[in-house]
Amino acid sequence: MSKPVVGILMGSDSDLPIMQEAAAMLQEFGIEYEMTIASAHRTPKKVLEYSTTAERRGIKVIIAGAGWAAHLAGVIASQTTLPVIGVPIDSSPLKGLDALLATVQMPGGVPVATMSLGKAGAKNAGVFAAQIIATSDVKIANRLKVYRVEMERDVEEKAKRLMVITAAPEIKETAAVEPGTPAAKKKSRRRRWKKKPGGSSPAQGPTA
Ligand code: RP5
Repeated sequence: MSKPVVGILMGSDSDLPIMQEAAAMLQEFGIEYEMTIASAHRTPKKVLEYSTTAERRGIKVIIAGAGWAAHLAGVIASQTTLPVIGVPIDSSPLKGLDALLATVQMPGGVPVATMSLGKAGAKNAGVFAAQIIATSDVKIANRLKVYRVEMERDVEEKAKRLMVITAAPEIKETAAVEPGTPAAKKKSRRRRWKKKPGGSSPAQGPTA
């Protein structure tokens, strides 16, 4: 097993269900990572120690997730020139707006690449870390390209499934409706409404 190149930090164990998404992505790309809990407020010495030694230990990117007054990513960024990716976590009564602003609003000169809130943000942090590593690792770059192709394929599959689902009731309805019955008349009224000349929109409703 090679040495970890990505460090995942989180403010509390309560952040773990979110931050696992970042770890899952790194695993998918075959990137070694380490993960620990360190809080900018509760264990500031540990955060300082981690940030100042990470580069020396071979870490290339740091992902930091925190909720509430989320200073973790910013404090780490203040102590290292490694790229720091921040994941604001929606664990507070303000539903993460506090963490988002605390993470994203870094003063000029000390950037934190802030992701979206919660699980999607943690997932994107994993992908973004892989993208940074990929700038000097062709194997990871190729895995990222495959990941994009698979994502595209997934969406197409979903679109096809949706077509089948939305077409099915129409097929059933056509087969079930006998011409001349009340159901058939209702159906034909609905068709007229859809095709009404003059471009009336469905929002205007049927005039028949
Ligand atoms: C932050 O405070 C952590 O990142 C966590 O999101 C939040 C709450 O922590 P716990 O009270 O659940 O430990 O530092």
